[in-house]
Amino acid sequence: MVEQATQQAESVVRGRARARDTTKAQLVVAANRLPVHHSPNNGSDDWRPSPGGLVSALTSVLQNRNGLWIGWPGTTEPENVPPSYEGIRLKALNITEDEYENFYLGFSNATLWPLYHDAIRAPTFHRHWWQAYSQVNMRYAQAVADNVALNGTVWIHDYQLQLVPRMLRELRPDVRIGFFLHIPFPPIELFMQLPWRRDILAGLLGADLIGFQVTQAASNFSRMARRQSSATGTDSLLDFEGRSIRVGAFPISVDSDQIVELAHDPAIRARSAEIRKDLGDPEVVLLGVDRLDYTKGIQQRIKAVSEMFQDGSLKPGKHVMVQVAVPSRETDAHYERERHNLEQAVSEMNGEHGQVGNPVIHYLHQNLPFAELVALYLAADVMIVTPFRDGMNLVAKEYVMCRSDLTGRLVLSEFAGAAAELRGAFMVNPHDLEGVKEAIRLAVNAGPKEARDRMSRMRRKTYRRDVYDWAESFLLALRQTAM
Ligand code: GDG
Repeated sequence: MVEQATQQAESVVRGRARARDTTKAQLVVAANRLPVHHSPNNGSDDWRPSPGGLVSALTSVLQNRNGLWIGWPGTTEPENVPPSYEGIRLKALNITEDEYENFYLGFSNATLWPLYHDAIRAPTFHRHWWQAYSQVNMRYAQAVADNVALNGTVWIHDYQLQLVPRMLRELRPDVRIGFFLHIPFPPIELFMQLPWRRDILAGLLGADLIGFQVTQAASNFSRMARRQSSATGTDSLLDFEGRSIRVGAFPISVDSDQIVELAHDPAIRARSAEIRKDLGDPEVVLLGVDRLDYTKGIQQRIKAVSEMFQDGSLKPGKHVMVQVAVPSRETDAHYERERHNLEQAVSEMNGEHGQVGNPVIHYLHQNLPFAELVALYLAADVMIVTPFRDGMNLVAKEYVMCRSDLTGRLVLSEFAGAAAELRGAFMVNPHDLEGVKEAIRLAVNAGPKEARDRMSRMRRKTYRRDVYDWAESFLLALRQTAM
């Protein structure tokens, strides 16, 4: 009886959906942000594409499939979001000031972000943050359910939306659901701290395919699911409530062709030469580029470089460091403290080792145009990427893609997802200060043959597996899931 009623209800839902199908999207991307952002210009509305390979790759897959992108426009003021961008439809999901505080700054950035990054800072747990998180996730699920075609495909992104897969499945059992987590998935001992761990697991298990950056994260998740839910199976295939769920690693990457092209642009190469000149034509330029985030290990790296100037393994005038720290989450107290401590470390380093007109470290707390970033990558002999934990780290891959001259050296944390692929890097444990110094010393002094061998290994791997390949392989795996 119940079964019959359910079947009837489902057929009504399908019938309705079919009748409306022409306005519905075959493929929907749901993400925290839309692919465009608002930049006020002389009082008029100006929307610009958000930078980055992810937007280009997802736009290209959406363009071919009558696609729709649902996300937050980045402001709590109601704005006139354009209805489409590059041939894909956009749907703004507005959030209130309160939701911004509790869902975004609170649960997403002060509970999940630190918890999923090895609890480098203590995660904060508040019930009202969780309520806001559930509420916003439900709004996303409803918006997707209203806009996806019958038997369509939905790709949900990242830690802000982990409840959406299950909520959406309840509203629209006909659609195929993929979820990709851009940040790490923590080990069991840490995830167990989360008071709502079962809800998050059940939320994710609503998907047909759950993708992570690396196999370690995928196996952390599957082990956790087997332990804290009724899921059974292996690390790559789970059975849950009568459905099969595929779990796997899909390492994200960069737009290799675009970066290679920019790196050969004569204007950018000229700018790169100018940067080296402005730095005083040192023998070796060391570079760090990060969002200013406590997970990125920026202070640790500066401490290592500073001690190297102290012990004479680096020499003012001969060696110079540039650190770009892109402003991020500035209203959070942890980030404010991080910035304060970082700026103090920079000024101490220059105070102790710099000379008039010749600082040993140049620090930029700015969001630079991507072309300027490429010029910096070209100007840098040694790139230092030392996060304590990072889902992937695209900066490392961007640097590698810029260095077709095969002279650049990469110092890379073992705890960045990128370490699984960029085996030609000088690997470090960022908690081991002496180890970081040693790796920087080896990178600075590496001979041309060693540098060439290491860089060509890394380029071969990164070039082929670009961000387009990543998006296509995820969607292919999603199509192959059993329904
Ligand atoms: C999350 C995960 C994962 C940086 N400075 C500027 C600028 N950038 C761009 C870089 C790069 C991006 O920002 C940073 O990406 P990361 O991967 O390094 O780090 P998160 O922001 O933490 O990203 C991470 C990623 O998601 C993707 O899945 O790899 O692990 O934490 O592309 O180029 N871009 C411009 N100006 C800057 O000053 N235009």
